[in-house]
Amino acid sequence: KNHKPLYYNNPMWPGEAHSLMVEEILYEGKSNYQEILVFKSSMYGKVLVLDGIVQLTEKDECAYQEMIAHLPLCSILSPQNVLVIGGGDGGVLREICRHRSVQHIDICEIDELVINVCKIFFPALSIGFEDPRVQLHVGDAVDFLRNAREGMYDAIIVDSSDPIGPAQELVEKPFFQTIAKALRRGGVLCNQAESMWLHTHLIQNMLSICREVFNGSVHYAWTSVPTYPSGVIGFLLCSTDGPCVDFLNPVNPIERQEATVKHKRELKFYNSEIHKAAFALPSFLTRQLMTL
Ligand code: AAT
Repeated sequence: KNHKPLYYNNPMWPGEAHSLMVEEILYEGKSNYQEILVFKSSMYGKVLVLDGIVQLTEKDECAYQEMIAHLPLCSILSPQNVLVIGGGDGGVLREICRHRSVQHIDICEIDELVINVCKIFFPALSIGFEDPRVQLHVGDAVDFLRNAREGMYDAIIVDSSDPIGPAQELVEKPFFQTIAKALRRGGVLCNQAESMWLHTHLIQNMLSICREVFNGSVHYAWTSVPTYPSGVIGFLLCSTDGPCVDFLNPVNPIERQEATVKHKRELKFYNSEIHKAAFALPSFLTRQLMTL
């Protein structure tokens, strides 16, 4: 019982494990921050694993990256300056770049090896780094945000791993305070916010911190990602005070922009209907989140 490797008994989801058939191990390495593994699965394409946890697969990455990027960016008019935390695979960058109003994107990823490995094995995601609007900062997001200029971003997207390891501080109050400071008035945050089946306490904690820190609106949304534990993942959407942001009714539909360009890659998952639907919560979750 005590000798099982971490991936069979991860404290983030004790007593369960998800399996994918491995066709071939493509890369195994260790950075200063985490163990990195890339393998070819039989049904989900190539898979990126950090410290034994699936971060993305080629088949279902669209659901995660499109939602985490377009939920915030389609909720405000004409986003220009965007910050991405984590996201070293480049998939979120790829999605942000669809927005023609965007002029500058900073990305702060702690682990340069993740970026380099993804450039080799996941070119359809790392293509995001090739856009001239993107500026890469390799370092800890906590330090980056401490030094960020006040009010400089229209949107901040936190595409970070689970809060064990390098992402530990990214769920704590001081981190959210630096995010709120770096956003302009009426700016938006979209934060990876785990699974409603597995992490209600973590979601409750993050939500109550965000309600204290952000004076605008605070909402939880979710989507289906079959290869994440429990098959779903959520997002916390918050806005600073100033012009009111109505997350539930997108004002900046990306489909309209997309229709006018011939893209190499079409949106696979996101649309305005799914945007609205993402905020509909199961009754048990609504009850738990109301009793904060
Ligand atoms: N889009 C793929 C999904 C991810 S990747 C999360 C990234 O966050 C990793 O590349 C990791 O190196 C980076 N990261 C972790 N901590 C920090 C930090 N302190 N500063 C900057 N970057 C960081 C997330 C998938 C979520 C899976 C949920 N189970």
